[in-house]
Amino acid sequence: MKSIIVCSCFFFLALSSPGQQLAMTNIYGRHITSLNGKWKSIIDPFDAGSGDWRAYYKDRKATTKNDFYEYSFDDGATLNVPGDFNSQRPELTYFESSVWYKKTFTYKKKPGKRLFIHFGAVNYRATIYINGNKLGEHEGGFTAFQFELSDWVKEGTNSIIVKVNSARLKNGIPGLGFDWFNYGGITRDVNLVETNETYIEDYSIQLLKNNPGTVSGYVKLNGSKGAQKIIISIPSGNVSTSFVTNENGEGVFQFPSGGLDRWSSEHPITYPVRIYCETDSIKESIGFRTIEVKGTDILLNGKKMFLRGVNIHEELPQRKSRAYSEADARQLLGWAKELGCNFVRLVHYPHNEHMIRLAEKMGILVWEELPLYQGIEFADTSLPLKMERMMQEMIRRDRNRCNIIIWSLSNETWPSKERNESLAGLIHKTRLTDSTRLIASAFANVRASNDSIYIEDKLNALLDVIAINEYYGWYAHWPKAPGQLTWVSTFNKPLIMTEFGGEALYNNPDGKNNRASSWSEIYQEQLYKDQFKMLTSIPFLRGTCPWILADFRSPVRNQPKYQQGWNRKGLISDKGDKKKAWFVVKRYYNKVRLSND
Ligand code: GCB
Repeated sequence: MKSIIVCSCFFFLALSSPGQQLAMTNIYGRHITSLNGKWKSIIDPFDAGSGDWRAYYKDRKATTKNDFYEYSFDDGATLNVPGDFNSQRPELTYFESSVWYKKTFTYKKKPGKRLFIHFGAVNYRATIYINGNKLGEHEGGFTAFQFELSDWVKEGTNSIIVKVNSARLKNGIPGLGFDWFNYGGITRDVNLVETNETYIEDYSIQLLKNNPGTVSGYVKLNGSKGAQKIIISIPSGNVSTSFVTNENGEGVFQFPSGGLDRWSSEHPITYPVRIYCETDSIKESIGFRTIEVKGTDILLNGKKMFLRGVNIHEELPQRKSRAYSEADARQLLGWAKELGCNFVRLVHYPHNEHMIRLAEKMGILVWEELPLYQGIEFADTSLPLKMERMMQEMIRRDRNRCNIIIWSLSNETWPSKERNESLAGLIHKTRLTDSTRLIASAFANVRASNDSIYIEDKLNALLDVIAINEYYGWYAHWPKAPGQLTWVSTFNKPLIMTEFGGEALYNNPDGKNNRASSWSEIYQEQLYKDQFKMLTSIPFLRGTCPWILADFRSPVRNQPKYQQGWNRKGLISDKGDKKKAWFVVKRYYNKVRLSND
């Protein structure tokens, strides 16, 4: 089967991002050389190494009798990359300033080849230098970025220096305050990528929304030979198409999906897809599914579904560090599967790519979220561009992952003129960038009156699903007995209860009391039973995400006996033990599965 349909809508390409080029998609499908491993480091608590005088990036060595430099990469300790720096050395535990990293590599120049350096993520601000020259900067701790090295790399040994600054910023994303340990450092994979002069930079290949009969998308080339013939082929599905890109290297396509099976939780099938142009080719496994909302229902491949979810932070509690590898993802997602989940809410920032890709293989649907969290400075004039940039970086990396069904733009923001305008603008731009997925934002501002709880935030009118975080039984008293509460929404949209829960210290010897202040497992267990009593009575509820899979570190949780720097709302303890509440959730999900699937 073969067809060529080139539609004229270039809206997704026209939305060019401010500043630097977005990173190429599908980094693991490229010709890469890993720069992971030991990097030399200098700790710079006063952020003093950037100025001309010290200039750590010049990596100078004393040559004459009178020379000396008050820094050196050679005599200091090394740090592992990928990996946060806070967990690697005791003096960095609560460090929030600059650390300089250095790595050397050898390179043999090849005619017609381009070279890039790609970072999976650096938290929070990164300044990148090669051989003493500044390549550029990146802000944002959870999205990928790249710089081209072609004009800077030399034959033989080259040196990359990265200054990482993890200080919280009033106008950062997230801002100054948040309830998690925001590990700094080069937290994800670093790769050198070699490409041809014109290479396939980005593509989107998925089923057309509401039309499973059509595969649709675009290809974007980068390089001097923009106009090229492109072939997209899915050999095992017996499907292919070809079309021509324009002078800018941009082209769109649609072709019949033929006999391609649908990806689903029960049947997580993906197909090897190959994209060829005259100067490059790339392959990737891609799955095909539709996701839509009809009234208060969420439909995957046209079939109503209930999202049996759980919230997950990108942290390995037993190791007390950021999760970054496929093995880490396997542990976190393995727990979610064991709990009976078909869905995970990855909070409160885009997680690493291994997590998303493994979830896709395991048949787990994903909610991916931007770190626009609580006290964000919506009034700051630099915010709109930063938000948009981060949204584009998130979608650029993951738009070909069929298990991502929801882009979440924010968590627990409160209505104000600035917030309403900023988020409305971001929702609009997100839809232009990817019109095929659902868009959500989690809110905590419901109003309880008499027996009823009202969902009123007007931004819900612009979103596809309503997402509410509520903490009855913990931060808020039950306004009525759980079974007697009525939830009222005027939005005629599905509701996902994206957070609910309370704290308990696992196996707490003081925890025999059924009261919150004793951090008791019995209290947490009862809270979950009460929650499910209330939740099951909401007619438009289409998903639940207990807060949270595992205890997680948080510098604002300082109850000395029970918390000790940990948020104890996990269903699993920091050592990996299952609390009593785990079994309440597991039983509920088992029941939901039997009545839904
Ligand atoms: C929330 C936040 C989450 C916190 C949680 C808590 O509403 O969305 O980031 O960690 O409550 O434990 O208070």
